[in-house]
Amino acid sequence: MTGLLEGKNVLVTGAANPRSIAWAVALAIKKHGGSVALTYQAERLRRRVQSLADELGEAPLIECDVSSDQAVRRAIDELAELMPVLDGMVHSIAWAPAEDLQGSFAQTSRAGFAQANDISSYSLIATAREARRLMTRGGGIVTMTYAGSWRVVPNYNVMGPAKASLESAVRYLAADLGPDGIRVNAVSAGPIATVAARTIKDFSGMLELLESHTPLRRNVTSEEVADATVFLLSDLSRAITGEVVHVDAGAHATI
Ligand code: NAD
Ligand code: 0WE
Repeated sequence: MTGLLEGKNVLVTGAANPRSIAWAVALAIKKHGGSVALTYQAERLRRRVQSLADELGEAPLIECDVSSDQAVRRAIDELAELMPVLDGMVHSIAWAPAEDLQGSFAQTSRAGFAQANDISSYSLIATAREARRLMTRGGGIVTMTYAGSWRVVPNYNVMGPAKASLESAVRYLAADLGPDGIRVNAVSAGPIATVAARTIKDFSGMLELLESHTPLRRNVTSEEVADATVFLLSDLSRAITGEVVHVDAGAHATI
């Protein structure tokens, strides 16, 4: 494979299982010559993510619950012992209470809104702040977003404003970290049947509709999202920052 990421160290957050977008990203980084460290949310996921880390070959594996500033700081301190310099960070984390992902949007709870924004948007700021300490030769930060940020998608509900907030944070972080040679971008992926997504009502109906209506007449895969992420982490995208790249078979332009 190409050595697009040869010599680069990348921290990948959000791998929970082999279907996670973050896992496809980790594999793609390795394929292009990069070294990966993984973080996982909580002890209950450790064994599963350990076997993913083993598959990568001795990838550093660190617990990091992004709802705590202290936990994020400690995770990066721990990473610094194993990977003193970081060239990239991938943020692939989102969460909202299940009851706020259905029904009337006006019924969104104050607590659900706060949690969705905390875990799905503020966590990019917290992880970027800490990762920056190790990104001493510049680098790339990439987060995962969805078009429900700017258009109404039935049931995406509270996650819509959370993703809008995330995409705005991408631009503010790009402006703030740019002078240090750190670029910040997002990949806006089309729907993919990951474990989190499959629990959503009529997710398969949505995939079927897209199959006949996107410009490319198909859905996208995690591998395709991962390839775009590799591009955004690599020097090929060295003049791109504050951008949201749609990897959605063209859906954003037509549907
Ligand atoms: P996933 O469930 O595999 O990944 C979500 C991850 O978030 C999990 O690893 C989970 O452990 C982590 N997480 C949740 N709360 C956390 C916390 N407090 N601390 C640390 N980690 C926490 O699902 P996925 O589909 O791979 O989602 C990854 C990203 O891709 C999300 O940002 C999602 O919004 C985005 N995305 C997904 C799709 C899709 O259709 N699957 C489309 C566009 C964007
Ligand atoms: O960002 C997402 C989903 C993230 C997500 C998923 C869950 C399921 C389990 C956040 N929080 C939770 N909370 C849970 O309890 N996507 C882009 C995938 C997704 O979710 C949808 C979609 C798409 C696409 C929900 C409704 C409609 C479309």
